Amino acid sequence: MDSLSLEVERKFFFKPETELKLRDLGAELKRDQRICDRYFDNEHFQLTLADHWLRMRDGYWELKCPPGKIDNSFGPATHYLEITQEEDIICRVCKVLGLIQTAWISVADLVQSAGLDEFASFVTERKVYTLPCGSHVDLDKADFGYQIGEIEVLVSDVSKTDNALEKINSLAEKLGLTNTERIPGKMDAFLMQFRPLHYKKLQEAHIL
Ligand code: V4E
Repeated sequence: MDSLSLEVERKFFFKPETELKLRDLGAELKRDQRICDRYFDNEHFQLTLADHWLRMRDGYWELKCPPGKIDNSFGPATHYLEITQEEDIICRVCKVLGLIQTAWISVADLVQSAGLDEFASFVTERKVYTLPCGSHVDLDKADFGYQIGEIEVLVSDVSKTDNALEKINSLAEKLGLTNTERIPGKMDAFLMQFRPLHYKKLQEAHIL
């Protein structure tokens, strides 16, 4: 994946027959993987309250954050930048924390010096299906007992978001998904269960 990509996604609850429906639609199983995620923030929840999600995924730093002003007018789908270049991650994190960017040489260094601690850690068994239309479907089973599906389209810039949403909604319809409400993701479920104060703060701020 590019160091900077825009991800448009819609979450859904899946059933055993979802995989059959996917295969009927021509989906191919591309990956069957195990992902280890560790998420970091400071004691004031400054990053996550700004909708910035700094994580170490399988040993590599990643930052998921909104591409600009968050726009919730599209319903349950959301779009986030996924940044993987360390210098870009440092730049964004420093902006949110009000730190001088040039002082940090690596994300690990910044994490340690800025008092960012792990607040969530879990392992996900993920099956990734790709469809002829180019959409991806992830079927996730997290080790703390939560499972969730996600239809995902990667776009190169924000002007292509509407088109991606149309693709996602058309596939959702074919899979028989009728939900229009927001489906709790793995992070919602994890924080609700293990970090209720953090969860409450994010709910009050309308981040989750
Ligand atoms: C909680 C959160 C983010 C962290 C990553 O969450 P999620 O995309 O659910 O995890 P995962 O493992 O599927 O990541 P992927 O492999 O797709 O990169 S990023 C944004 N949020 C907040 C958020 C939100 N406000 N609304 C919804 C529907 N989901 C997440």
